Amino acid sequence: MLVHAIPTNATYEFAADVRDGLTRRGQKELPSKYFYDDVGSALFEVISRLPEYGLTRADERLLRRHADEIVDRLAGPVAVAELGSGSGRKTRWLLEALGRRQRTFYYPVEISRSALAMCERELSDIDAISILGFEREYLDGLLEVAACRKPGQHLLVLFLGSTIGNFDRPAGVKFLTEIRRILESDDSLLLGTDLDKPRVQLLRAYDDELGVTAAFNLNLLARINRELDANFDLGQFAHAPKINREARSVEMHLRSKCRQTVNIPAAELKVELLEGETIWTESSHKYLAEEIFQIARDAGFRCEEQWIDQQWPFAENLLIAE
Ligand code: AVI
Repeated sequence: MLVHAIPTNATYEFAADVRDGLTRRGQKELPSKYFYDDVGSALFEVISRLPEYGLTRADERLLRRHADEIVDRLAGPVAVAELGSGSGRKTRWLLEALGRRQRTFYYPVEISRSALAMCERELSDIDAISILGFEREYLDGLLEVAACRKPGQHLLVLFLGSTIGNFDRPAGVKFLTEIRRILESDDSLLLGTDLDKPRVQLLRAYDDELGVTAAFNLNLLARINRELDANFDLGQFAHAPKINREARSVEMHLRSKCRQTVNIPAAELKVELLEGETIWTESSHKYLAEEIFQIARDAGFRCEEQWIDQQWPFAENLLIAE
């Protein structure tokens, strides 16, 4: 696979974001997009196979069952851009269905080089599909994909796995609106959204028995140690997920087990943490199936069709750019 490599001073941006999040007045925060270095991407792959975390399997089941129906609803010919492809495993069904109809370009957009490599290993055997990866932030990558569009060709954007849930609700609508601005009328967006569930089930999904999600969360501090020369003592932090009923989300935090000072030289920062104080690392918003229709409208799309998994409530939503 050809890959357009990342062009930015990524370490500098990482240091600036860490500094910004850890010097906030009140709740300290770190952006969840930094979970996905090579170690974090591999840990997420494991999470997606855990019995407690049904989200990825539900997404995959829906795509496997409905791939032909989804493809039938698309104005053709199409090129496919996937924002955050991960390993690419769940995309296979759609690409196979598209490949039966036409030769198709597939453009995975990922900030993780190792995830792009996994994606190519997973999908390169599918007939009639050409893969060109972009190691980019989502919207930068999508802009470049849109610039490769051939006359008369439509774009199908995939934003699967409920990654939208890692934005807060207004930021999610803003992100979809930005996608819409890059698209043309009748282009489409297949959006995966995890639906709300009982509290116990949600807590188990984000605090599995093996401790993989805890390792995924702690790896963010380990990454700051590796890349910004920091001295976080991982043994002095505990994985602390909690349910935010008002926001309808699961929050992941890292709780400091003692009063401590951490040095982060590359961010020119010394952070003081109190015993029990937390660093908020991620929110995973959960949706009601009916609210997706309004979210789509607010962002300039119409929700043409929705498929729901009964085993693990999850919705695949086909949005058409108006
Ligand atoms: C990628 N994203 C949708 C996952 C989620 O469920 O929010 C990331 C994750 N965090 C903890 N477990 C999985």
